[in-house]
Amino acid sequence: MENRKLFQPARIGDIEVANRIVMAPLTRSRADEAAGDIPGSAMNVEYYLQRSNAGLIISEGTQVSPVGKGYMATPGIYSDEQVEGWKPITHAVHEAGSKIVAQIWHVGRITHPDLTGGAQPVAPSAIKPNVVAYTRNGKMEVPEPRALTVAEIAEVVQEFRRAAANAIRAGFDGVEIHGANGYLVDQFLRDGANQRTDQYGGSVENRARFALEVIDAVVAEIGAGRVGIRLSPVTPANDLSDSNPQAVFGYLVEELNKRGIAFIHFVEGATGGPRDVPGFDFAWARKAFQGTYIANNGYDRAMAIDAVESGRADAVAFGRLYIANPDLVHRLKHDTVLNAPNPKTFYAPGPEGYIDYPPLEAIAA
Ligand code: 8OZ
Repeated sequence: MENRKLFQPARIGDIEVANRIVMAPLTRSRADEAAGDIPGSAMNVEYYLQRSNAGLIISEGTQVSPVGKGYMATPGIYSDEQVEGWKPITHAVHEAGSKIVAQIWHVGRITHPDLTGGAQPVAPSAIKPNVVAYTRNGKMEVPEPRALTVAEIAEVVQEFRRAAANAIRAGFDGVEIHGANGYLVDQFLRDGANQRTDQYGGSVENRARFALEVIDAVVAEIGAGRVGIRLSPVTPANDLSDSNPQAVFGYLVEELNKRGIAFIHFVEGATGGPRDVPGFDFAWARKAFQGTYIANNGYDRAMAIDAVESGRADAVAFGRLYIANPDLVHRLKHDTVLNAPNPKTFYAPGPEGYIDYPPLEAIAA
């Protein structure tokens, strides 16, 4: 089994990886919120260290600004204290022979003032999604967002640029821009949230403008070989839709290809749900984009081996399986039993369901 391509080394842009198994970005809500959304507790370091068998780890989403935060206790990457917090994590991952990129994230309209320090959520247009946010005060309907001005859009682009610079300072190998799952970048791309009549709305070129400005700023800061983006062209997550995903995401993929970025990480289908959602041709994207194609969404061992062996993907990202199986690469190589993830502790504070999933040796012993 170890001769299968999934387990062989590869290059993702400028990043050399030991295998083609990727740990997907996973919100775990265990940063130090009181101290300023700071990662890097002993428990946070242990969590990433345990999973440092992946060729590449994509960090949990890390917000580029306070108003870009949408969930409790998610870490940021805009303050010096947050950069310091990330350092022991990236160091531990590298010592173990793995690589890690920071998923840089702005949630746009998917938040509530209780999570943003009181600020009204921002978005391309003042359109309220049908979404609830979980705050210290319980479950809250997210309010109508405020439409960003053109000057403010330029500031958000600079926040992404600074987040990328901070990621490199913190020891990350690169960044993944979170362009998926109905958050800010995706809100600009899809016409369910973008009804602007200026240069950021309307045509596919205009709706892709913000994503490409973010890409260009981040590439200028850290180099194309260390930049990737996550896209989910057909997911209904976070109440977002588009009238013609192939048109806008087709244009975006071609533009990303021209820029020579390291990877596109595709959520194929509905995030965490059915894979067979119409509207976008992932096989076309695989051919149109010459960088690394990372596939995600509901992959098991056989699907992942087949996807990489057949060339439909270069690498495969696993989310829930990595929550429950810290030694996932070993288990996939040897086709062993897998621990089942417990959704009750996905976002719970504390070590339970975070760093206590046993590796195989512990079960055998
Ligand atoms: C689940 C819970 C909280 C956040 C995403 C960042 O959907 C997320 C997320 C997922 O991309």
